[in-house]
Amino acid sequence: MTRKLLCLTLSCLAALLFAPVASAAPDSAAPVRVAPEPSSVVTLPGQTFTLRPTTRIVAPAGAAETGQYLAGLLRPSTGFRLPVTSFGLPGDIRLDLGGPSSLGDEGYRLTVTALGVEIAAHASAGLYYGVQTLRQLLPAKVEARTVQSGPWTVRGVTVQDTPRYAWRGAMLDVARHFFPVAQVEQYVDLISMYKMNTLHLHLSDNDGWRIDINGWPRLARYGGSTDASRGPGGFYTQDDYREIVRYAASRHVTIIPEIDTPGHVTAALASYAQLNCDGVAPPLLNPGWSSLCVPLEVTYQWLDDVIGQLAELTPGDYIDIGGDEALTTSAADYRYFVDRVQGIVAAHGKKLMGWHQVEAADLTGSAVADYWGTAGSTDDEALAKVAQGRGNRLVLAPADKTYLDMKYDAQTPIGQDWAGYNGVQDSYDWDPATFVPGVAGDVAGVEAPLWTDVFPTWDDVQYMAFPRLPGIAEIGWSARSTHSWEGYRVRLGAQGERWDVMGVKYFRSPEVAW
Ligand code: TNX
Repeated sequence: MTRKLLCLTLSCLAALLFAPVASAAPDSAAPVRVAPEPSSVVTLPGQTFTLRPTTRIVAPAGAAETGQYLAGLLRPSTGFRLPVTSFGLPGDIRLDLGGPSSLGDEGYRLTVTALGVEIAAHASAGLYYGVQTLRQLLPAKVEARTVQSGPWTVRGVTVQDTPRYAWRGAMLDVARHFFPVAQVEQYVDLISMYKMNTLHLHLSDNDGWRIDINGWPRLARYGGSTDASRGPGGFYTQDDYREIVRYAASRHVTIIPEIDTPGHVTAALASYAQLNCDGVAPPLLNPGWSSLCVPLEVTYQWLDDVIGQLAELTPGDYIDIGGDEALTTSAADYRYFVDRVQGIVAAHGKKLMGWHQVEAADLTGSAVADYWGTAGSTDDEALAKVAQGRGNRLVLAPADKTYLDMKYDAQTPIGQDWAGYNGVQDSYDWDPATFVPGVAGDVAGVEAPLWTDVFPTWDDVQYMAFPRLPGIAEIGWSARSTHSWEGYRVRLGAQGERWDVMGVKYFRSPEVAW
């Protein structure tokens, strides 16, 4: 009797696990369409895995957070319980931190067979990226936040994947127009879906100051009270900022705060008269270029408070001091200023990052330069060479490739064109190793900046970032040997139905094979 029962139970289990799913099984001959392209993908013809109501997510202690994250992705659309447990059976999704050290912190191996799914990594960032790849192998409707009908079938595959560059970033300008915490967190989700790991926040500019600084309350309350459209502005409290940092860390994204200096500072100068050489505060939204008052000692006392508080709030290694377009600061003042601020950053235990113009000052070897020059710009390239000579690493954000505020083409209703049009292919078809000749070994990675001078809404941000941002993410992640526009435009096309389900307001560019 007992044996019969057991047998019944086992056969029931076997039926649950291995029953063929007739409809909607992925076509095992079709190419796997994942972005960024993994280092290696081998399909296992004839094998599929199907998520079931009984599937568990097996995650040992160190992997439990990633397990919960995966469960949170899959539960709403599947309606399955997907408990996160420390033991499991065939048919489960297994997260394993015992992967070889050759995978590094961010690499992973994903194996999908009829018997289950395994993601192996050496560190939790790798597990997280393995989850992102698994996510893209599931039907697009898995992105829905309401229960959908399955089947939730994944084709058999083994993926082995490690990144080309360790620095894969986005930048969001929350100074020209302010975006609340929830939207920044949505951006974190979207960039990390494409395996980007850094979000640089442009927290201050002429048009707005967006972070509350203790002891200097007017910076945020007055300096943050409007924006480039003369709208209501806004700012992050320090608790808001902590929440962004916490959320980003849960997605393996490091926040880099930027306070742009010594130019792009009208909002600060307007908030405190004492920061001005003549002691008179300019109006907010004063047109034209601005500069901090380099000879005034209070400039550095104030920056010590600002940088000190940001350093305290920011677990990442870098504080970005801007340094671009200081067009009303003399060259001598500029060098003096950056040298002093470099000391302040170091005194608070951080390393300096800045737009590549900071290389005009006397930087130490730990600084990182954000290169925003355009192709063949000899002045900019000369500064990149200075960076190289000092051992400063370069993050490549060339304006004519990565600037997401440039129009796609002449028809794009919003955006700028000073660096030309950045089509989807333009933003993908370049190589960070050769963009500035002769600096390949000093390139840390890439960044996709999204400036918001000329558009105010969150829909605008999404429209300009998608579908270009995944191309820059891929340039940062995928081996050069995988580079192919023809292949990429098809893999990118597969993201469209996912964005439709997620409600991402992307531009349906005719360049992409949707
Ligand atoms: C140049 S890029 C700037 C920004 C503008 C952007 C607009 C850089 C370091 N400075 O202040 O927002 O162009 O495209």
